[in-house]
Amino acid sequence: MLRLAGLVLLIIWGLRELTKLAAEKMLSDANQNRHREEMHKVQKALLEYEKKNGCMPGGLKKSEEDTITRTSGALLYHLLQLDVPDDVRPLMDWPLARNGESFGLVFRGSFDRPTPDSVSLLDVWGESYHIIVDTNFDGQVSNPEAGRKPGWFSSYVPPATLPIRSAVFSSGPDKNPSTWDDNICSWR
Ligand SMILES: [Ca+2]
Ligand SMILES: [Ca+2]
Repeated sequence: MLRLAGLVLLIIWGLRELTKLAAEKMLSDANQNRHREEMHKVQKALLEYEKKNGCMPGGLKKSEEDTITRTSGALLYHLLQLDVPDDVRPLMDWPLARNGESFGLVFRGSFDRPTPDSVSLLDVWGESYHIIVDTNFDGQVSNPEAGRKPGWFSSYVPPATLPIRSAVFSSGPDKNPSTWDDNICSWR
């Protein structure tokens, strides 16, 4: 009888753990999709800015090497067109960080009079995204993930270059851009 009760308890515990794992996986997938949507918006905004203005935003200039930067400061300030008057500025397509969350746009200081130093676009762990921009205009950027060895559960080998004008990634929950297992990338 005792043995049967133990078995039942073990099954209940196992089911609870499986449910917990499934919930964590769903949350993780939702989190990744949410970040990828944000990163794709940044990539799209960069292309649209360039098309409309004939130059790149926030001091990005044509150079021999591509530019590695973050989604904050002058780049984001100009990308969001915060330098133009409110009444002609297009509506911002990014969520404002609120309710104690860090995810989204953060304005330090006055929201009505933002400055390039006061604005950042953050991932849910409070870090601005990393971004590589094709500022040498060869239609590709170096893959920051290149050289990563395949893991136990994946045979994925990252290509050396990515045929895109910009690549964006979050450094993930560990906030370390060099650890790729938890990084969330716009290109995969
Ligand atoms: Ca390039
Ligand atoms: Ca990481």
